[in-house]
Amino acid sequence: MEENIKIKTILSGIKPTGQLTIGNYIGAMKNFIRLQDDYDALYMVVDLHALTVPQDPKELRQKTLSVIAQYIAVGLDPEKSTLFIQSHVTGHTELAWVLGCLTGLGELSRMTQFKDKSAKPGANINAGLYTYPILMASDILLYNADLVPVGDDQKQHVELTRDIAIRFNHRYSDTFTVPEPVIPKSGARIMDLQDPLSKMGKTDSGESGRIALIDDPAVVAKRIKSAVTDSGTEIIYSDKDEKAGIRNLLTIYSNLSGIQVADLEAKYAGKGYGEFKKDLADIVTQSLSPIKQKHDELMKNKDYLDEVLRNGAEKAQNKAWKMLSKVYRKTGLVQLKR
Ligand code: ATP
Ligand code: LTN
Repeated sequence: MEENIKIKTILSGIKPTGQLTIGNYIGAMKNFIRLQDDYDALYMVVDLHALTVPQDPKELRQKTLSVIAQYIAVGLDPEKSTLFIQSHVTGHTELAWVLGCLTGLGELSRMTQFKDKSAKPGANINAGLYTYPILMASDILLYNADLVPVGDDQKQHVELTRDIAIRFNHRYSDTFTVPEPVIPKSGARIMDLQDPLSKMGKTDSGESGRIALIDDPAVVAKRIKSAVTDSGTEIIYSDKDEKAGIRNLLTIYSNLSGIQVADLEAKYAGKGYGEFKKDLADIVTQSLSPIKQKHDELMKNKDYLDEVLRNGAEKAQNKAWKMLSKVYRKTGLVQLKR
């Protein structure tokens, strides 16, 4: 008898809070692309999550479409992966309510992302910023995702998602798949070019600390040239804090060129930071130019993007409704007879 093999589901999301950086690309999107062939892949733009910090409505619309265009430009194929916008699917916020009733305040207070973001001077500490990990758990569990490719900073949120899934399954009955994070061995935390002890972020890094996927080549070269290194001369990968700058640049170089760090150390032995940075700028611009070009073309073709989004929302919605109604039934909410 033919065995019924269930294709596993992979799912992730990115906030449309600004232009995507090489941190998002190396830490998360490269795995999105690598895994789309072998899994039922769902990749969304989590626009509801973006509302946890104040957004200009016009800019938010533009940035959300631009992230979808960047998904396609880096190599996500809408024929293989379901690409959609979170707010187009009913179910994410509804499931979040149910899961929120199973989540402790203590658990949310322990989330380092919340602690970091709320400790920033002038931070807008709203309830959404605090309950954000519940919405993320809902994004994942709504589709029974097996794998969640993310950068290092999201590991804690995926762990909370696992705890919530296990708790629900235990309290009611087996319902949710308990997801696993997929975190790259190298490049899970690309650092700010000006402050290499802090993560490069779309919103948290200043302009000179980050490189966007759609930056102009001249801007990329300038950012790399002015990246912080140290007063030494050695191009070596070391865990010491004073080597954080060069360690970060070696990680970026290795991830974008496919050359192992040890081989880069050998290649640049006895050479200066200037030559290394010049080569790195070439590697980064070569990797990003086709992405920017494709993104710019797609942004002129809004009809195509609309079609991708309509198909994506429809596919995701079918799955979401099934799961939501199952959860409502299991929790004892009365179902309407149809
Ligand atoms: P913001 O600065 O607005 O909080 P962000 O740049 O941290 O945004 P997210 O939308 O929160 O980006 O993250 C999308 C994905 O990219 C997540 O999986 C996250 O872990 C990953 N990621 C973000 N920044 C980095 C980084 N510097 N290095 C590696 N992965 C990253
Ligand atoms: N919290 C994530 C974005 C995110 C996400 C998700 C990632 C929201 N929902 C579901 C993976 C799966 C972040 O990067 N800040």
